[in-house]
Amino acid sequence: MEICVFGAGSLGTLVGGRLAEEHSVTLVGRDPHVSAIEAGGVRISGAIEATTYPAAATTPPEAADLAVVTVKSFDTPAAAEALADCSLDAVLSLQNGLGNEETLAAGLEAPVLAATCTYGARRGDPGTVECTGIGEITIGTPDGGPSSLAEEVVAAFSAAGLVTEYSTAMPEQLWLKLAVNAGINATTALARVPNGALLDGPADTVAAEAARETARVARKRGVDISEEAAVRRTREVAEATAANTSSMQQDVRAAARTEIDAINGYVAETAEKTPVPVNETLAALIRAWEHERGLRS
Ligand code: KPL
Repeated sequence: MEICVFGAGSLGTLVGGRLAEEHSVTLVGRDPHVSAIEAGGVRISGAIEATTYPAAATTPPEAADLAVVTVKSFDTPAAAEALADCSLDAVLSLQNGLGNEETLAAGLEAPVLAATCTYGARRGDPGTVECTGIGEITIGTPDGGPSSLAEEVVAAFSAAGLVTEYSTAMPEQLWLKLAVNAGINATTALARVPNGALLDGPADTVAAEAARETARVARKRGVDISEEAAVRRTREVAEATAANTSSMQQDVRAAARTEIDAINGYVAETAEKTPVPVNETLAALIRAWEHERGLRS
């Protein structure tokens, strides 16, 4: 399969590097990362040890069977614009937060698939990425309808050694993932603790309540996930990624803009009459930090 991985951050580099074992991949990112990959391939360390040789570029190719979008959620409109001239059969959003699929579908003609991912990744020197935990990728249509295209993409990911499954329950999967990110990301970024510190530490109630609020909003929006399931999934992920630094904490440490708008901000903004004070507080604190550093207006 010809695959364009749009976004060479930590997850994009890991997934693109892995897919290149089996497919013809172009990893689209920025220099100096792109030049380092052109010169020496993608070097993956940690839970996966491999060096693979995708093509690397700063702009997308003219055509691909599949575009895997891995940019931060606030860059999704720019990704849709950059991919608009690329002839594609399918687009897969492999991103944190909710709302990315709608943004891509509004700007692109190809069908857009949704995914959740629990692989852990951390970018190192240009051309390198560390896999901090083997997780699982779940792929399906955003509305949960059956799709042979999604099954083909699952088969392509699996053939490259990525643990991947097909789901016809993506709305539930996406909201459960949102609950996990709402519980873990801002809390660990503000407290500067690894994910595992949320299991029984002083902030475990904050994480659990943010996840519960997310489940209540999901149900109001017709997606049936229970508060218990949201807290259970949050604890399972915190345990499985106990030593990891969440992506939001990585952003804060790198003084970079975070995905707060698509996570706690999304919960707060779509809550309507459901009270979500914990999500609102977490969103306000991270936004205040971004504002102070000139990362948002
Ligand atoms: O998705 C993640 C993230 O850091 O963004 C979790 C699951 C919390 C793992 O760190």
